Amino acid sequence: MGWLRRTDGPLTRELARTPAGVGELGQVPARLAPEATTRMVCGYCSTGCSLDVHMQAGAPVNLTPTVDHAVNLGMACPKGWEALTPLSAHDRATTPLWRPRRGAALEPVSWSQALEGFVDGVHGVQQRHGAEAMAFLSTGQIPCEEMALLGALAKFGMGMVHGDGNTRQCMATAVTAYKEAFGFDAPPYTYADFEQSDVIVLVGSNLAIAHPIMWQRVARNPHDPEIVVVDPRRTETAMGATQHYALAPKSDLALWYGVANRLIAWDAIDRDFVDAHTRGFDAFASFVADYPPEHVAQRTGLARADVERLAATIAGGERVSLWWTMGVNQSHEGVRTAQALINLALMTGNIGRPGTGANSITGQCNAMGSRLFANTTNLLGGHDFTDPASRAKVAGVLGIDERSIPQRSGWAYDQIVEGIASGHIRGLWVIATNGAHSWINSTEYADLLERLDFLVVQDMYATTETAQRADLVLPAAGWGEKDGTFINSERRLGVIKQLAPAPGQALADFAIFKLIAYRWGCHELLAAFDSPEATFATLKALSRGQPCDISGIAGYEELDAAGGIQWPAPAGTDVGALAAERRLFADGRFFHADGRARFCFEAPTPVAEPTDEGYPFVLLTGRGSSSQWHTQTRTAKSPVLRQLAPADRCVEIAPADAAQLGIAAGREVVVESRRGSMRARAFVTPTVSRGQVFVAMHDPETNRLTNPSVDPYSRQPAYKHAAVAVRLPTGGER
Ligand SMILES: Nc1nc2c(c(=O)[nH]1)N[C@H]1C(S)=C(S)[C@@H](COP(=O)(O)OP(=O)(O)OC[C@H]3O[C@@H](n4cnc5c(=O)[nH]c(N)nc54)[C@H](O)[C@@H]3O)O[C@H]1N2
Ligand SMILES: Nc1nc2c(c(=O)[nH]1)N[C@H]1C(S)=C(S)[C@@H](COP(=O)(O)OP(=O)(O)OC[C@H]3O[C@@H](n4cnc5c(=O)[nH]c(N)nc54)[C@H](O)[C@@H]3O)O[C@H]1N2
Ligand code: SF4
Ligand SMILES: [Mo]
Repeated sequence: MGWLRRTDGPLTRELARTPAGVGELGQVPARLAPEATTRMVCGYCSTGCSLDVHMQAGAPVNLTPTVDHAVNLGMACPKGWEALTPLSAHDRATTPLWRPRRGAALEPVSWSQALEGFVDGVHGVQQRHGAEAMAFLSTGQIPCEEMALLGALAKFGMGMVHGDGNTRQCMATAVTAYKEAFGFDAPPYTYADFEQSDVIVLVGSNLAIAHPIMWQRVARNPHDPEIVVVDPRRTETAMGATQHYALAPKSDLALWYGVANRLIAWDAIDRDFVDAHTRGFDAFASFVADYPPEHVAQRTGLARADVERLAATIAGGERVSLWWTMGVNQSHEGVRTAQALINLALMTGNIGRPGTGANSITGQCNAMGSRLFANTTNLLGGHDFTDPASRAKVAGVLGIDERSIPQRSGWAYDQIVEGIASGHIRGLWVIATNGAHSWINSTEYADLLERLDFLVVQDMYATTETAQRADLVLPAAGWGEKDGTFINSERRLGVIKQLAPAPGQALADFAIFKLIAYRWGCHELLAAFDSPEATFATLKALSRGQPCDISGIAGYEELDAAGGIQWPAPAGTDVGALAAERRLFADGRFFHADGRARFCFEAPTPVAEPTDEGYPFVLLTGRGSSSQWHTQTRTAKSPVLRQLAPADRCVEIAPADAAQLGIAAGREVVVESRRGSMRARAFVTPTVSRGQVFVAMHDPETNRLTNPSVDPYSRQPAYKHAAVAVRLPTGGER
């Protein structure tokens, strides 16, 4: 690595050599007055709350939730209130870091050295093993503009074929379910639906913890709604519900088919809607004839009367909304389960009207953006790599040769991981995700990272579990340090803004991608991605004619002034005249060519790893508190948020199980699966049923235990089912 020892010009010189615009991205933009208050979308969850950030002497000093905003109505959760704190954490990556050889420590290098190392490393992998041997893994937590630039750079500029995002861990199931049922990945709802329903059904969704402001919207519902929670655990959300069904884990599919069976038996079907707007109902009706309530009761562990009551609640609602999150998506049969909920909405005509819908709640701040604009397994703008017309359109908009666009969609995250194991993938570029903590069966994943010839991690922090294994760390700016747009759960585009420069030499991901493009020599191919706002114009053009058409939005200023705009907003839309909240399918037309939605269904399948004598408990995992975010690289940096989170790593276990194992409350225990083990304090609580335990995902050890199985259609990992044992420590284990 001779180039490493060469001393090198400062960052500014490197930036000066890049195309106009990039050089300025490291600076606070002049358009913000030094004492301004400016509003922007929160950078954590998909709710997309608007925050007013208050500036003094040109620096952000604190923030308050925006009062007159359609999303959060003046509210924010603890993470939003504390959003500025993690930006000044001591472990921010402030310079590029390079590992001179395996086993050596990471060392600071200049940007010029880092870029040369990046280009040499990627070239090396591609020359030795072919262009496809280099892959990337990205995120739902950077703006659309950065996602799109990355996807175009990697796939059109650098010859990569395989690239996916952490949204595979999160949203892939909903994407597949919607595409098959509606003809496009289109969550139909608007948050006002939470306030307009008379029956709200939350399936595998712990709204009170994971989406506290959406939960507040439920609390504002003036119609005295039935709030139904379907979750094996008695969660905080279940405690606030009017009905809770603690079904056996992964028995949802049978339950929802059983509910459909009852609705049909009672003729509680909207025949007119079904006849006019759907296909496949009769086949579905004969399929669910095999799911009588006694059969369903036995499969779900619920009483027959419970199944009937749940069905009667849905039948009795005028405006029924069905909402789901990770309890559905992260399942071995997530797609069919999500579609079972979609089927219920279709057969009862609960879609397209206020307070209705089959509604997938998204997770990360820009999960919805990554679904449409990341260029990972979907071609930019919700297009299809395998469709020649899609490729021609995208090439035309970008002004590039159609042959630069791969004709295949590339591997999903789990296939990329398998590709590392089989030696097909030799280099990996990881952007804004921390897989060594969050990927399923993380011990194996972390070992696989060590096998790579070249691992690049681009993150705000050099201390993440993944960055610690990198050959090269590229220091990234975070939320509040760069411009762009996010798309929230209700399809609303909103802006984020640069308030402060990133620390040290950290740069916006956008600028890093541009620098790489320049060094690689493919920057001319990326002319349509000149600046974030120019890229937004490109995204508009890419979206034209798609269900997610945003070509009618003028630009950032208009988005900002409007407090965000929901798609669709095609050219010719009078943005000022749009309702503050809008839902899809009011006209009953879906996105399939014939305008009709599809009933999709299939018999339930067994879980990948049933419990047995050696591993008698089902491990459930998920969010632990409203003050913790995923792998905690950001939230753990705030003393306030740390105070609000549990001090100890806990495993929740039912009192009867604890008693039987001789485990006293607070005792340290070992939780063990076939793949790994962790120590945790026993939190003895009736919120979990017998035979189940729950561990929050925020602990780095949790995914040592999880079982790497995926839904066959969406390839989303089934994080919420593994067989584990719980025992007192014997002293021998780690
Ligand atoms: N505070 C906080 N908020 C967050 C996040 C965070 O890390 N922290 N992350 C964000 C992201 S990216 C996401 S995806 C969302 C996730 O939001 P949620 O999906 O609401 O959160 P989870 O806790 O992962 O899972 C929800 C519930 O699924 C239940 N569940 C498990 N197995 C089953 C089953 O078989 N059937 C049913 N019906 N339910 C089951 C679990 O018991 C759990 O209560 O949260 C977002 N919001
Ligand atoms: N057991 C279990 N595991 C799970 C889940 C579960 O329920 N159970 N849930 C899954 C789900 S739904 C999700 S979404 C994933 C999340 O898993 P991850 O994506 O791995 O989690 P994060 O901690 O959000 O990681 C984001 C990383 O991006 C960095 N970052 C933040 N902003 C920026 C930026 O602007 N630029 C750059 N370059 N970096 C940035 C952060 O520092 C952090 O390291 O976890 C999954 N893992
Ligand atoms: S609910 Fe989500 S978007 Fe709103 S403040 Fe909290 S983390 Fe941010
Ligand atoms: Mo997620």
